[in-house]
Amino acid sequence: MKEAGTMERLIKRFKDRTATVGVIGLGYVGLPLAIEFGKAGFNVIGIDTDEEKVKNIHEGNSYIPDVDPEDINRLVSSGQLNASIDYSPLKNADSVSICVPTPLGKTKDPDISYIISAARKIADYLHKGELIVLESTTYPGTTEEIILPELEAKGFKVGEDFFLAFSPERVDPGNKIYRTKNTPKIIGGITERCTEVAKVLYSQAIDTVIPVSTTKSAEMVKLLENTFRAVNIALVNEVALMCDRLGIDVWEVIEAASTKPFGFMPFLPGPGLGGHCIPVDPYYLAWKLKTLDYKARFIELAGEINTGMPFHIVSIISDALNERQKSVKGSKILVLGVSYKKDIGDIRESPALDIIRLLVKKGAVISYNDPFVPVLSDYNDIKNVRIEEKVVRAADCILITTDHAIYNYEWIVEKARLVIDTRNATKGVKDGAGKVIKL
Ligand code: SAJ
Repeated sequence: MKEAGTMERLIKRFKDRTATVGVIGLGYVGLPLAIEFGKAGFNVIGIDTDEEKVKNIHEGNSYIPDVDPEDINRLVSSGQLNASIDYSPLKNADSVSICVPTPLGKTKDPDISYIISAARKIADYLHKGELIVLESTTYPGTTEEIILPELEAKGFKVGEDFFLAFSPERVDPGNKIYRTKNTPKIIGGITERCTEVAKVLYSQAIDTVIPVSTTKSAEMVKLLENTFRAVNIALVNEVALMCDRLGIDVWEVIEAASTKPFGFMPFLPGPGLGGHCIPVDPYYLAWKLKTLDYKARFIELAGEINTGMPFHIVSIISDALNERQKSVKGSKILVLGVSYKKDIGDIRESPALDIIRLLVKKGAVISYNDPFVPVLSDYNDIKNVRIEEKVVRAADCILITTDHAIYNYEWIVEKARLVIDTRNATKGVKDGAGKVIKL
């Protein structure tokens, strides 16, 4: 009988769980993925350059709200999950999933330095019969043009000696329904055999795995998903600007449009676009197309509108204070919610921070409250204050930038002098005195 080849041996190790799975980058994508591979029965090597993360994992602490510390504890105590800051354990890995950040540089150009660094370190330990999967969101072509050469430089042949694929992460932080295991996973390999090998591994831990023809296609799927969101959020933000000029309640319009049972999908206007994905990912696509002499006009326009929203909110505040014979300068403004979206504590790219920066520049006296964000490291003099009656009454303006469910909006409107609501959080709250001004 013909001896099983490299591919067959690797697939067998995935199916009988004797494979060791590596995950590089133990953040909001990598840690949940490592846990799912562990729960599926694999030995998992987690690698992160942040010693704090590694220490927390060994101590069974979860620094990712969506990850249960109990899961970490169980896998670490059973010896199934090991975290390390160096890459040497990869010499025993049968697969490595790369979940490192892909930020933008200062000039909105992609910064794939974390991907390159991970690829080089993986290449140092690359051996026959290994699967490498890139999960970090990036421009179409990264896997093929950047990672593949690093690996083939070691003399191995892709699709024969090792297997390389792209599989976009689809983590929605705070989503209680869709988690890593039950969110369908797209996978595209450099070769068909690469796609097949990656599909077998991920199918052991994730309920639905969907193959596509190439790594570039898989990279583009993710960028379509996030560009779709950025452009549609920009559209409703522009509709909000239009309704403002038309004297129409944009929230009522969107709510009514949402009754259309087909052909419409509601997005909501807001103070701007936050998070580490939606404001960032579309620019990876725009940058790549620029190198191909194509201008991604929707992405550029959406960026303009979304980044313009904080300025619009500040003009609403300034007009509202002006109506009350007050200037922004010297006004006490209490900001409710500073994270980039409700009921989570992540402040990356949060529009609330842009608005605070603009108001501080105008001389406003800012305080904030956010139960999920204990301190604002960039603003030591801006304190996280308790929401007490005297604090609310003393504020010249209460600004709702993040509509955390925990707030009692009825009580806030009752006690406040002026409320600027950028999230329709006060929907249905009685406002007899005309204190609430909505986006
Ligand atoms: N936002 C609006 N209006 C909307 C929806 C969102 O202003 O109608 C704002 C939010 O307040 C937030 C930003 O846009 O500041 C991004 O919101 P988001 O809901 O897209 O949340 P993210 O960035 O945490 O997660 C998204 C995922 N979210 C959803 O699919 C609901 C998903 O697009 C990606 O899996 C994920 O980014 C990612 O990691 O790419």
